[in-house]
Amino acid sequence: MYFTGQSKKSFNLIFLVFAILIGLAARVSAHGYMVTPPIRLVPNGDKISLAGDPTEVFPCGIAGNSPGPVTKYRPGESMLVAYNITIPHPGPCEIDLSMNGDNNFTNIANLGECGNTLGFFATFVDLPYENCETCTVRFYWNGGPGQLYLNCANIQISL
Ligand SMILES: *[C@@H]1O[C@H](CO)[C@@H](O)[C@H](O)[C@H]1NC(C)=O
Ligand SMILES: *[C@@H]1O[C@H](CO)[C@@H](O)[C@H](O)[C@H]1NC(C)=O
Ligand SMILES: [Cu+2]
Repeated sequence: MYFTGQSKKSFNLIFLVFAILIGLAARVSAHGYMVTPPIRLVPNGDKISLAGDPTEVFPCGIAGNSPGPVTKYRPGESMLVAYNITIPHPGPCEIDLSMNGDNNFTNIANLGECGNTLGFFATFVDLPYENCETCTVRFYWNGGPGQLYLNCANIQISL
């Protein structure tokens, strides 16, 4: 009787530990993602955990061409870029811009080893003195094989 009760208790405890570990794994699976400008929506999924997971999908990660908010800026404006690092590790980060949809990304800022430190960070990146109707800002963090993070935000630059 005692033994049976104890076994059941141990089983429940193991089950609970398992559930917590799985829950934690799901919660901390993101490594880093751009928060501002707001990134595209990930269809049928947890936007943040998917956006913050490694990807091999070019040019914009798992969100691909999915819709999302459009943030408007003025030509030459300093754009606030914020990102959240949930699992720090090395690798250079950069901000890219395409003035024509997702078709022609060029680097507009190097953020250095932005993912080395846990937490929420913000910086300013200067936009060009040019108008564009459908342009894309990309957060690009390359931490080596299997550790590529790509997030895209839709923007518009006009007076
Ligand atoms: C940053 O990530 C942490 C850990 O996942 C989370 O608790 C926090 O809400 C995030 N902050 C933002 C601004 O996304
Ligand atoms: C891509 O951008 C570069 C640098 O701004 C420019 O020289 C080139 O003409 C562009 N290519 C296309 C296809 O728009
Ligand atoms: Cu990572």
